[in-house]
Amino acid sequence: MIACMRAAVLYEPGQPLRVEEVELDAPRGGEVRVRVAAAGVCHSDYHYMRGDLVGQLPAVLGHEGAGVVEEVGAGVTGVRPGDHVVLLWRTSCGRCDYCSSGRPALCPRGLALRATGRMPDGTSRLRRGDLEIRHFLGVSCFAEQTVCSERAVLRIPEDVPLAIAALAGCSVMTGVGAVVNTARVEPGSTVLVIGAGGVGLCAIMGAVLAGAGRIIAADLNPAKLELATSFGATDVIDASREDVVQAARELSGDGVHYAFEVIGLAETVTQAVRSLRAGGTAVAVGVAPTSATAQVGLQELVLQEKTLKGSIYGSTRPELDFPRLFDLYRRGRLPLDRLLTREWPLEQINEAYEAMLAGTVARSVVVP
Ligand code: CXF
Ligand code: ZN
Repeated sequence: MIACMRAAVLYEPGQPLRVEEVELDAPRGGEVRVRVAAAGVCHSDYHYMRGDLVGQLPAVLGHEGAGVVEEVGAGVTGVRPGDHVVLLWRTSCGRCDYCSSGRPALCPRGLALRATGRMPDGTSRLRRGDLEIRHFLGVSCFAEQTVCSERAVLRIPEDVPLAIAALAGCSVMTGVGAVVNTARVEPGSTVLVIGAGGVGLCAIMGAVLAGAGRIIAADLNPAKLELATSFGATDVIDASREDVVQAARELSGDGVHYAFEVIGLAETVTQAVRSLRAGGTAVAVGVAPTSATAQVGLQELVLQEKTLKGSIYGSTRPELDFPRLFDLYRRGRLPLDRLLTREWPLEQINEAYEAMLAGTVARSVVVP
């Protein structure tokens, strides 16, 4: 059956999202239809709206979501109607080298969905009359409903609020995972987080979970630094007034063990590396425009054995990590209720992005 639904469509970079009626085809084999309960307002969608990242358009954006399965296509065995699910914006095949070695976020299946904006079978379930509309990262959850691969949904416990589950689907997994999976921060180590937006706050929560001794947050916005402190930062650097590298080195004595760059700027990646002590690891988490390159001192890299690595989707292995995140949330050890600062109706999606840019919300969700 074909459903008509409201969805937020990006037609061209630089234009606001258009909330309008689109048609959604029934799930085919291996696919599911999910009623979206909440969809997070993540900076990555904004990169596509601005054209910093380029995707197939027009597309229904939204990739940080959760909802309830309404219909399953032939052969789907992992979930059934009524199941609560988190949406995974990086689908994986479960069989390739990357998947087999515990790195499903690097699976070519996910890359292909991002590049084509279509389902794994190469077609789209979204359209407006004769116009094909693309899927975004295989998820497209700025909509009342979505059809996605069964590999893009993971069943979650029903007592977890779906808005919280939505945040877990991108920002929480990305930030916490960068700290505990990608970097494997040890108890007692010193951590610097550059950028205290939604994902930066999640990296801070991850550092608290990992038992970091000192957690230093750097940002230009004093309001974000206050939030950072409330999430567990022990020290803050006001980057509008202080030199981040110098301040981090002073606070930590000899440089930090781990530095996380959660903005996506060349300059702050360089700062992250320069803030490290010898043997330290800098992790680039922020998504940068396609052409961005960062400068790294090769001597400091070699002579001080520094490491610079990237982290996508918190290097997650979803089946392992999401149940753990939800368990920690339930036990009060991941204060995600405080991360979720606002809910918006789908019609106000563009206002939600303005609020994100103004930094007046930690993380917000759209409730279609
Ligand atoms: C991004 C990473 C780059 C592609 C789009 C999604 N991650 C999360 O927001
Ligand atoms: Zn995201």
